[in-house]
Amino acid sequence: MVPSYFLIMVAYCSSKVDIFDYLNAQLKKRILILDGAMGTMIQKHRFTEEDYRGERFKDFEAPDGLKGNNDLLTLTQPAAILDIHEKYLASGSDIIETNTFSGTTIAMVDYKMVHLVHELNYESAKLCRQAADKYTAMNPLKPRFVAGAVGPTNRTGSISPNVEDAGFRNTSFDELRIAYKEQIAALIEGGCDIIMIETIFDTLNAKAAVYAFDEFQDEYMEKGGKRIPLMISGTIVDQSGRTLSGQTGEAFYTSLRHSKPFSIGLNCALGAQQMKPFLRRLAEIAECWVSVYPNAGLPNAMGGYDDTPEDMARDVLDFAKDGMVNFAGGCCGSCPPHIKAIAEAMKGSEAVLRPYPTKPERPMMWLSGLEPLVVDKTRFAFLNVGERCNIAGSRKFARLIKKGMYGEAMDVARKQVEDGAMVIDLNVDDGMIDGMAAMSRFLKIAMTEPDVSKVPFMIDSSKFDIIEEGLKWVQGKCIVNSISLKVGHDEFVRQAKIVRRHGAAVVIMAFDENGQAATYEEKCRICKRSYDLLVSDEIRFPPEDIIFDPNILTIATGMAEHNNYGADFIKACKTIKEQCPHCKISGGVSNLSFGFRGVNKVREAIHSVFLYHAIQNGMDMGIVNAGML
Ligand code: THG
Repeated sequence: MVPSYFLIMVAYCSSKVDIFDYLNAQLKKRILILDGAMGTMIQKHRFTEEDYRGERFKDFEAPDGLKGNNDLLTLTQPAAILDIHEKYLASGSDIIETNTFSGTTIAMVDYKMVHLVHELNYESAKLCRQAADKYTAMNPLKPRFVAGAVGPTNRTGSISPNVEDAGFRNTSFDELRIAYKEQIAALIEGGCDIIMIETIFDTLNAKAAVYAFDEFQDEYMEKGGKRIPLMISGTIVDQSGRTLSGQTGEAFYTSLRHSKPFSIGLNCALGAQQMKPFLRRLAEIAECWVSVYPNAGLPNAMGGYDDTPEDMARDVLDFAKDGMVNFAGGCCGSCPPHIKAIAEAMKGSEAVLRPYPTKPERPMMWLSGLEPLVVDKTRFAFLNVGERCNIAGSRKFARLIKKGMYGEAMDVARKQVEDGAMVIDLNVDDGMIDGMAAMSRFLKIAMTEPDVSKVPFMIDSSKFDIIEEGLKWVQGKCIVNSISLKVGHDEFVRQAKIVRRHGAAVVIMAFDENGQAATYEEKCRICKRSYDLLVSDEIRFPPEDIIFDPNILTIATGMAEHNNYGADFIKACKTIKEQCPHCKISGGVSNLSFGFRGVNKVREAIHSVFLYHAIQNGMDMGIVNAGML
């Protein structure tokens, strides 16, 4: 009998099967082998300043010289780079990575080589392609692939490089996004099969990279291009199990899962042994394949790496025995003998294949700050969103923001988390202040305060520009509050697509071109209309990330037509839940009792009764005064 994967291989080689089918079929049979370090191999050549420059850059003026610009060697020492790629292929790598770790306009600034970014990526992809194709031709039953390496850059979106000012940044989401997109385009143009966003120590950078990838992929497909597998690999910096920007591995994955990666994994920073607990947790939750390429141990006193090929192979096999990996390779300190040893070990009978994860019975909404938060009725009955970081909702917060007292404004956020808020709503809408500036400043500072940023943010504004600005400063998975059909069909679609591309969940107000839904019928009608549009092919919004707000309006105002507002909301919860599978329901609870301002006892009582019934009817979350609940 001819095994089916054999047929797939033959079909692949005659280009009838796409790369996803081929890799998926292989990954069901075996662990695929990545390559090892580029830097370690380059070091062995002991290239001088002159070698780095070659003929072409002999007289190039760079402030600190060109030695150390490893990406440049693609142009000046192509034979050496080609030889490194081939050595890894000879050692058994299925996938080799381009020599483009620093190939962005951002990282090339230091060498004054921003103008060379396209060429560096394009030529590196071609060189890698040449090596891979040579090995594929030698054995067409083992096709080799090229992954375009997209590094983290030398700047971070979530961390201030200035100890004096937590709100300072030396880059921005858009700058990162544009730089990544340029790199990705050149890598694909040069012939890469896969894009690998790697060594992520700040998830905000990676969010900009996956945003860029998604934009590129859409444009590429419009021009007739294929779907490209995306591999993502993060870096845990120490035994705390966190990225440099403070996220746990689970929060890191949560922030990026909207990009639907082909694989997620860990590389660099730690040796295999130290990585194990974090890799295990990632492998447990990841809904895709898992990769790992550790350093050859922790760096020694000389900055070198001591793990032998046997050490690494043993440790990686240890992961494989526990069924934690689908792709394995090496990072800093690993060389072709390490990869050969890993490849041999993975072939052994001891490796247990990690199966492709099965889909959960029903999709769940995952959010993240520094830590993950899965919103589901089986975990907790009600999600509290703290309402106090709102200029219109707290006189104190308004005063602090208007005076620029952001440190004290952080205390307002921190207090809510202490009081049980699981998400922080942030609204700085006010005619008297620059909302864009206040939104970004608050979030940039909040990102550096772990007591605040451990929870996810709800970015609240009536101006979509301000919402978009907010999304560009948060590494976690946020909720957008809110969008609605008030702006008309076309603008609603535009906004929803942007929110989806950022990976945020979204609050949809029961509002349309004709105004706010006050009655039960109107609430249900507008939510259903919004839902159908959001989950349609035009937008493809994940239904579990849609949160309807059917408008909690103020009761007992003295006007008879307001008396039924509470009951209408409660009744609508049930119908909307039935009509819109997997959606959530939220509302601004304190609105209900505006008529009793200042009489907190009465307000609390009204809220309690209201929530009791609304939660029973399916309300999942609410914007509340966390301290009062
Ligand atoms: N739906 C959605 N978002 C919302 C609302 C909503 N965002 C804003 C608002 N409504 C929810 N937030 C608040 C915040 C505070 C109050 C009410 C709603 C509040 N504040 C006290 C007051 O006005 O009496 C202020 C007291 C003080 O200054 O300390 O009641 O419905 N999607």
